Amino acid sequence: MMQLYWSPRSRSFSSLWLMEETGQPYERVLTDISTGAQRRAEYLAINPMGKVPALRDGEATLAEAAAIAAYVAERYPQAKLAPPLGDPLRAKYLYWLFFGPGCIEPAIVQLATKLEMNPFAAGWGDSQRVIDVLDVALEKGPWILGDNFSAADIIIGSGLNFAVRVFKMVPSRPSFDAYIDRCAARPAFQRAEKIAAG
Ligand SMILES: N[C@@H](CCC(=O)N[C@@H](CS)C(=O)NCC(=O)O)C(=O)O
Repeated sequence: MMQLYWSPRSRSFSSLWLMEETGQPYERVLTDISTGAQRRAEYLAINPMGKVPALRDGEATLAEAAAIAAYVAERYPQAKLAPPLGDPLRAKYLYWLFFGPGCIEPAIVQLATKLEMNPFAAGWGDSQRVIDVLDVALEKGPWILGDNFSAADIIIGSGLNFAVRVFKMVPSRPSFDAYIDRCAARPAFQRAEKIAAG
């Protein structure tokens, strides 16, 4: 059984939601970051960054929420969280999965900190560009790939939910509101929310 290392009210929400979407049993290993549990030697052996979430699957261990999403989607293909190899939709799936940590995360941090970066050199350009690209991509819906819900929605939906709704770091847009509502209506999201509340 996979073991998910998580902490309440943290980025591990996306991995909780992910595991709940699979319908597979998993063990939750509470790694409370408010107590410094993420800095213990046994946890650093799993994630040397000392951050949650992390996942153990037998001898395999990994961290980084989007990598965990990609890994779990592949391990449980029956959950249909990723377009299969050879499906043209897989290109956009990978694009959005990487867009989460590569562009959305730094854009949110930039909005929260007001840190100025050269948009030509910064990999995410600038926060306004990221928000505009996301707005257009989510306009039609229901999901980032259109009709197919995927692990990319778990990464992007979790990020937007925290940035727009929970912490109000990013001003909302109608497309964001409707998308977050659709994510939040999923039973797996709701189960994850209960767990993440601690
Ligand atoms: N890039 C990581 C970020 C994980 C992260 O920043 N986790 C925070 C909680 S939201 C954490 O563990 N902070 C504790 C610490 O840095 O000591 C991911 O996407 O999984």
